[in-house]
Amino acid sequence: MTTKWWKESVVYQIYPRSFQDSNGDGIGDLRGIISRLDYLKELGVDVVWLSPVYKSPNDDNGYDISDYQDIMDEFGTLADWEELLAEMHARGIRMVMDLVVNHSSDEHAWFVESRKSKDNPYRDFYIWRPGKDGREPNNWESFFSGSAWQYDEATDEYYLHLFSRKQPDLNWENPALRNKIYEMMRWWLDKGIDGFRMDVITMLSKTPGLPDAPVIGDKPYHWGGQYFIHGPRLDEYLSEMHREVLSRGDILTVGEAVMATTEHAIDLTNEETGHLNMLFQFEHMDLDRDPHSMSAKWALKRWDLLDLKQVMTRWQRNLEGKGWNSLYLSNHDQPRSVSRFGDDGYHRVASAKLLGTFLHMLQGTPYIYQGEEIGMTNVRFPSIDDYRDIETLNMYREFVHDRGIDPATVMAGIHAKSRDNARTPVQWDDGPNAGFTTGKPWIGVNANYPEINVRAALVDPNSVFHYYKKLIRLRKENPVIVHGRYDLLLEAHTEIYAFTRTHGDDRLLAILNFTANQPVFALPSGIAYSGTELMISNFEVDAAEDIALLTLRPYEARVYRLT
Ligand code: ISL
Ligand code: CA
Repeated sequence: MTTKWWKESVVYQIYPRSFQDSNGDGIGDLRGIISRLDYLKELGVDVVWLSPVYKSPNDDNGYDISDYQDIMDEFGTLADWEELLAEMHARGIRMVMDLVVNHSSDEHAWFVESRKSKDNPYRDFYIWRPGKDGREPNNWESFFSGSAWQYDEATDEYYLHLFSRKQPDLNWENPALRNKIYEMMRWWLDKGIDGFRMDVITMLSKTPGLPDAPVIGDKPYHWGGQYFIHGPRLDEYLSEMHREVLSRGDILTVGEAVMATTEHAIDLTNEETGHLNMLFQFEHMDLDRDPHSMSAKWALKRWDLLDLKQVMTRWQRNLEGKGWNSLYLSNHDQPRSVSRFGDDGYHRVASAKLLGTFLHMLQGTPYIYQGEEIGMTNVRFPSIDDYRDIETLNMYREFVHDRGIDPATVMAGIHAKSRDNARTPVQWDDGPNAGFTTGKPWIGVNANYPEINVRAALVDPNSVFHYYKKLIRLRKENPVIVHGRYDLLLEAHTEIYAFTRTHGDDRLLAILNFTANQPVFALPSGIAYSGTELMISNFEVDAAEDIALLTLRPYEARVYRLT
């Protein structure tokens, strides 16, 4: 076990477009973030991860970058950004920037050049191929529906785009491109940032020849992940990036790693030989979908507590002493955690606290997504016209118009899974537009803001906010929460998730009821203790109660120190 600031930190993710508007145009911005820094200080987080703020035509809300070294007009200026960084540092909060280098925008100067001619010096910054028999070079499906290739008339070739057609994939095989990226990363580090969250970083290396994906079903395009995730040269690229950039500073690096296994994570995050500090793995995000196809994200399946235990336990155990976990239950791509894994109706407050306890009591670095700390919920907009996310809109068009699926079925999928669930504005108070903007918000505010908002949470000592604040404080006071070994208890229990954390002589016991029922917790006989000290709980608890046998209330969470 080694001590590192990024292990002991709690990270808070800001999706700037939806955080706070400062000038009434309905779009969150940098000055809006500056105005809310005291709130983050009050919560106690150590690091902010900023989703992309670079110049962008916003086809995918900033994940399509047209200039890596400037700020999006809607968000402000580089001077505003400098001020934001200084104001964060003045409060002891570090800043992690989003690094999106699998692709750029098609409006990036490199791509504008690249598409001009086959002998343009920037041609090989992107992945161009001639068509095959009058069709795309291969059968890969884009993450955002349709083919992953776009035909370009100017040179009669296709370019690869794993995401939208306005997000052409960069060609990492080209050393000139790689050097440009490293230069850009060093430029940001020189400005004083504290790390990078690396967008789809495990997709940089594509299998040579770009083979066709296996054909499943009668769709025109198919999931080619095996040919671009953890590709043959990924390790080489990341090792080079580490040497050229990352090793120069004491920074936090977290790689977004769709389909990663614990073996990948051990390789990539090993403290001596790895290139990154931690990964965002997706196994727990995939528990309520069909794992065999991409579009099956929309095919709803109820998640199961035994699966959640199995997945999280494997990540906790396998990385123990070898790598480092990141911990998250939501982000800007996922539905709200309380709606997905808890109960966003009657038990909203209790279940949001239960999920917070779970997140913060595991081994790893916790990531809180904006609004999670007040228990914000999914949204149910009535019409597809209320949605803004390109993934959702493209999927709707394909499912309803091309495949003829019943719109009501498709809307049910959107209500459960759309990324816009996470992108409605942060609910600051019960005033107009929840205090997010004085203008017309770019996406609707969740109708429950009069009840669920920051102002109400701050004045209520029993709010989710104050509970999160306590969880964050406990981590700082108790090294066992950061470093302790995790051991699962009651493996087969279908309602209670219980585990211990052990660090030297220090031992914690977490008891989590993931249901609205009242199951009985019986302490396994192997756990010896002479006394208990209650560290946190989401209900009133008689501190003298014997933990050998407990009847739990709906979504009850308790953490004890065993003495
Ligand atoms: O959001 C997803 C499923 O609905 C994921 O498949 C997501 O597309 C994947 O995790 C990659 O996400 C990242 O890269 C995308 C961007 O749209 C996401 O917002 C970003 O987090 C392309 O840059
Ligand atoms: Ca604004």
